[in-house]
Amino acid sequence: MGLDSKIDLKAKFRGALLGSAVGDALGAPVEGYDMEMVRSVYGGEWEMIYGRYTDDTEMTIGVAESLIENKGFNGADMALKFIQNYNVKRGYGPGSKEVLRRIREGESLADASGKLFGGRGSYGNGAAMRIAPVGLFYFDTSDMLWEIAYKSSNITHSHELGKAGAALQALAVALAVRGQKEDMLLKLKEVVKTVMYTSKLGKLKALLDEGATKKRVISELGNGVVAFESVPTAIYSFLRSDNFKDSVVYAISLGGDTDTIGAMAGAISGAYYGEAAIPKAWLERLEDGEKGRSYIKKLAEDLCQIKLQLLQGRY
Ligand code: RVK
Ligand code: MG
Ligand code: MG
Repeated sequence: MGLDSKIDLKAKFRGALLGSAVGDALGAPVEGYDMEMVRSVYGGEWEMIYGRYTDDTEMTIGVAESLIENKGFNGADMALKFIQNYNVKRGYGPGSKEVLRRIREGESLADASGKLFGGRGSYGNGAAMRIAPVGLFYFDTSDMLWEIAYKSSNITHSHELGKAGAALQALAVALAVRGQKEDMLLKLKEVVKTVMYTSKLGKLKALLDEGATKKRVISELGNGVVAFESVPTAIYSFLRSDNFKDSVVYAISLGGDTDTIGAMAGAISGAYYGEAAIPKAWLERLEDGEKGRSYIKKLAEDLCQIKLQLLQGRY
């Protein structure tokens, strides 16, 4: 795919990474709450409460840092970035926590994630929640995107459903960069191979067509911590909305894994609408200390810069 000069790539890269962090921080105070409890916290205002992000953003930062430093994917370095950035207070999933400990203690990268969950590997959404930089960096090449999404996921999530969910989320981000909202579902369906995701995408289309209630969306698509109960829900949140704020508010309003579904909807919506569409009040409240808002913005710019240079054949 050639680069459409009308696309403001930098605004989209910034939109995706900042949008993901904003969704994470907005969803974090209500993670695990049901729909009614979320409503009682946010009312109709949807003001950012703390602006503190969680593991979703911390790991997304690691993915972006590694892609930038290596001008592409390097699994050993990406794992190292996860370990260097790891802050237990950001609230990691039990599986990811254990894999990172195993790698830190010297277990081989190839083996560590496969040992989880009785040797079946994790299908949690921890690989999908951090995948946005892969979707951005490989936005113009679906084959590479799919391959790198799988490889980067495998560091912590070796179960097919964990990796396929992350690849689906990465492709949704890439299609959003390309401005392909109308045919997003069609494009996703073309590449999905697992029955679980084919079936979820079918349900997603039916729910969009019928203008489903939140209760039905939760029962059909899910709002949980596993990839197949959250990635389709994030994509649905994006597709049913026509602006960044509605998409992220909807994702979080469903309750459940709110920080993660909020982050994934925020990444897709930010990639589609660009940084300017993110409510200023949310961005201003997003933490801005070490590796905060300004740093995330810079990562998005660096990632974009390298991508542009690669497209121009400069490396
Ligand atoms: C705390 C059975 C499995 C499974 C398998 C279930 C942060 C487990 C983020 C597991 C995200 C959970 C979240 C999450 C990201 C996965 N058999 N059950 N094969 N594979 N599960 O532990 O990084 O919030 O219940 O690998 O994917 O904000 O604990 O962690 O919400 O999915 O954690 O999978 O979690 P993990 P993760
Ligand atoms: Mg989290
Ligand atoms: Mg979460």
